[in-house]
Amino acid sequence: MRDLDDEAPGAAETLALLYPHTGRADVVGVTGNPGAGKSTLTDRLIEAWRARGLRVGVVAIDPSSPFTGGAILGDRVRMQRHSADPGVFIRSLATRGLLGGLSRSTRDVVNVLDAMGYDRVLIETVGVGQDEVDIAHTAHTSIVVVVPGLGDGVQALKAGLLEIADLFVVNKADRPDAARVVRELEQLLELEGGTRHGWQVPVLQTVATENRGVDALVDAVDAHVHHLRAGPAWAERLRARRRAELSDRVFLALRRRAEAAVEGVGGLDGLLDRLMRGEGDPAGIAQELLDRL
Ligand SMILES: Nc1nc2c(ncn2[C@@H]2O[C@H](COP(=O)(O)OP(=O)(O)OP(=O)(O)O)[C@@H](O)[C@H]2O)c(=O)[nH]1
Ligand SMILES: [Mg+2]
Repeated sequence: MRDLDDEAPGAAETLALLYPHTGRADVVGVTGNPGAGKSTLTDRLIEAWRARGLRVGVVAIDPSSPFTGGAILGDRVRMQRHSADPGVFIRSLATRGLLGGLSRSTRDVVNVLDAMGYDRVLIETVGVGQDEVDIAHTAHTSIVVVVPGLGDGVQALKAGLLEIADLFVVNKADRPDAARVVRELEQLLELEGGTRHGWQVPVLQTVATENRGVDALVDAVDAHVHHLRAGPAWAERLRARRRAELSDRVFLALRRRAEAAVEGVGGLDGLLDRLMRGEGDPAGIAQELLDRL
């Protein structure tokens, strides 16, 4: 698995072999502000799914630098209790150093887990970067976790998060104000019509630390998947995911070919020297390279 996100030699072949076996798992995204309780909730979801006899894969996207590793360590320790369970696979992906390859790496890992026969693949992301919102968007079911006490309430929610939510979870419902956040979210959903693909976006409450509301959440995820599978939405989402995979790969391959071509003629500086000598113009030089690809 490590080799795949490092794009080691052989990774492409491995992914090609696995590819026909993908597309079966229910992919669930869990997104929300830092500290909203995503990992605690994930840990509870693993437990609940395992109790239902399902195999669970988890991809946790760590936005943190090694210098603020405390929270991550906490996550690891918490989820570590599942590590002896062969029905659970947990993989962390560091966002650092991936340079835009995050969506690709995540999709690769999801595909591997999917091909390995995990019934549920959960992706935990902090919904701060566009990349991460995109990742959640490629899940079949996106859970957006909100907590009471955000100050300006649901206004503080990133607009992108509202759009992707198939389910809202107000976690830390043991705190005051939870009911108000639920109401605000419901009003917001009502304003925008409240349904997507004919699906009424529910607003659930959980206390992840006490395992409260988790069974209802599992049921709601199941209901959503059932709803998707019963209509055209399932195929549409799979198509959207495949489209992103394809476009990433096609343009990455072309970019690499292009970079090699530029290297082959002495690099960008070599071309620049020609330009500075008055031999041609930028568009003409680009066209010359294109003709050689
Ligand atoms: N009171 C209360 N605390 C909770 C609840 N759920 C989680 N917490 C606590 O909130 C803190 C953050 O929980 P995490 O699960 O690490 O949150 P996270 O969203 O994964 O955080 P990052 O991955 O760092 O963004 C921890 O101290 C949890 O114990 C809850 O329902 N109620
Ligand atoms: Mg976490």
